Amino acid sequence: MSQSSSPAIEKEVNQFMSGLISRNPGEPEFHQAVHEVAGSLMPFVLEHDHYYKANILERMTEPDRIVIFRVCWEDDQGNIRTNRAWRVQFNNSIGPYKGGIRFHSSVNQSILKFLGFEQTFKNSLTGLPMGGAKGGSNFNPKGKSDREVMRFCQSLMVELYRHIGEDTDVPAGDIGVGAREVSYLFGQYKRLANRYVGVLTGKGLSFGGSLVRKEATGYGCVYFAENMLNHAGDTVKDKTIAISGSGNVATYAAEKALQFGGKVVTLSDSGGFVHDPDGLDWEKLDFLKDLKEVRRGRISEYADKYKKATYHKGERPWSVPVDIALPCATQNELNGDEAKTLIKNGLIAVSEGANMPSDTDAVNAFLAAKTLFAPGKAANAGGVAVSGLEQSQNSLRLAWSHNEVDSRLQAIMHEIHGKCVEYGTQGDWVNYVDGANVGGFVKVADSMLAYGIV
Ligand code: NDP
Ligand code: 2IT
Repeated sequence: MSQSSSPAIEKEVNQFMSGLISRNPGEPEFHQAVHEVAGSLMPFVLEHDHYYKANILERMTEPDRIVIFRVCWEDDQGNIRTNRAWRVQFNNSIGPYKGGIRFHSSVNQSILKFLGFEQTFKNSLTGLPMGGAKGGSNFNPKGKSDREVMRFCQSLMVELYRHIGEDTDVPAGDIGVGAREVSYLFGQYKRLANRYVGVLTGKGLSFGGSLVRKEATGYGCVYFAENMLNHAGDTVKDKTIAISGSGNVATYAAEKALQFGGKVVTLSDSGGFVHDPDGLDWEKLDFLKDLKEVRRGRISEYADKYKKATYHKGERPWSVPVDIALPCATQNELNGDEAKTLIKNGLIAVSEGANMPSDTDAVNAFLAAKTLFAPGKAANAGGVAVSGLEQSQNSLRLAWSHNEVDSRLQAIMHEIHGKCVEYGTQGDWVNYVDGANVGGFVKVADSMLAYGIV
């Protein structure tokens, strides 16, 4: 909810939310994401009456379409397995649908709708012509062999290929979908469509991938933190940092934090977290990359190898006193009590590498304490931004250098920060939640209005 909210605005938000909840029953993550956005947008929409009269919030919270399909595949023992997959094509007002694919046992329609909704705002914030989408499956890749993952990806693409295309919908990775899965998916699309086009991003470098895409979300998250701190007269250098997760986003957030002179003291996975009071160094980072990217191991092995680090089974890292928190694992992984503990321990800034990692109570606690709090749709937009740059390179049939892509990424994160400041400054403080929501909204809403009643 916006910090500038009044009882009249709250009433409008509550009315809008009760309609949304009755139209979308049993979808708590979707309700949560929309509620946050509605809280920011309602004052803006009421002030700019043409949006209100056009019923724009109701229209923007209804996905363009959702494709749901069965994915059958055969495991290594010859058993026939069935999973469900979705593609939520949320909004293509400002460009072809764009957004990742998630493989995780928890995936359901509520989670994919919240992600597709957030993606629409995030993609708008990047300034690139990309609409919002998300897809995924309740397939659990943990413990599966490469061949099983390949068969699953190929089977999924047999249906998905007819719904995507370089000018229609361009998926990418997310939780459980990395270089290996994108490669299988792209290879199968190419066979089915007999077309070699940039229909997925996050591809291998030898077949149309972009330099810096792998690193982009984590790097961008730290660039955003640096922008916020600079704006407040501070810097990431010498700050103590808690990171959650140990996947793609967490690993490259850690790398950039190290490059910026920060001290990363935690990492985690769904089993627990490691606390390393000495902080990560380059050798430990190499170990982490090998552990997670090559061996697909567990973060507890970090504490087996580095004896000063401790492993906390079944716990999350937010009890460790730090200056900066970078939640980079999953939604609702940081609650209100954990936010209050972080604040009590001297927290200065939060930059969300994951999508909606802070729950509603946590966001409210950060805003009430005037913490520098960057919501995921701004802070983790670097990943999809470099996906957009990968699409550009594919269309141009060119490959840009590491420096070219990285400097564009830095510029985009700087511009997103600028938009948040433009729309979110409240007195001597920036409400980055309001800034990102309004900043992402305007372009999409104006396009929808320009198209008429759509
Ligand atoms: P990965 O699959 O590479 O890593 C996910 C990490 O989060 C793993 O350490 C995983 O642990 C942990 N995790 C996943 N689910 C849970 C859970 N329910 N509880 C605790 N830990 C969990 O995914 P990414 O790094 O790509 O994605 C991380 C987050 O960043 C997601 O929210 C994603 O939507 C977001 N994001 C990703 C982008 C990208 O480019 N990849 C772009 C923008 C946002 P475990 O191995 O034990 O499951
Ligand atoms: O949540 C996200 O922004 C992503 N998973 C990346 C999407 C993309 O198309 O690169």
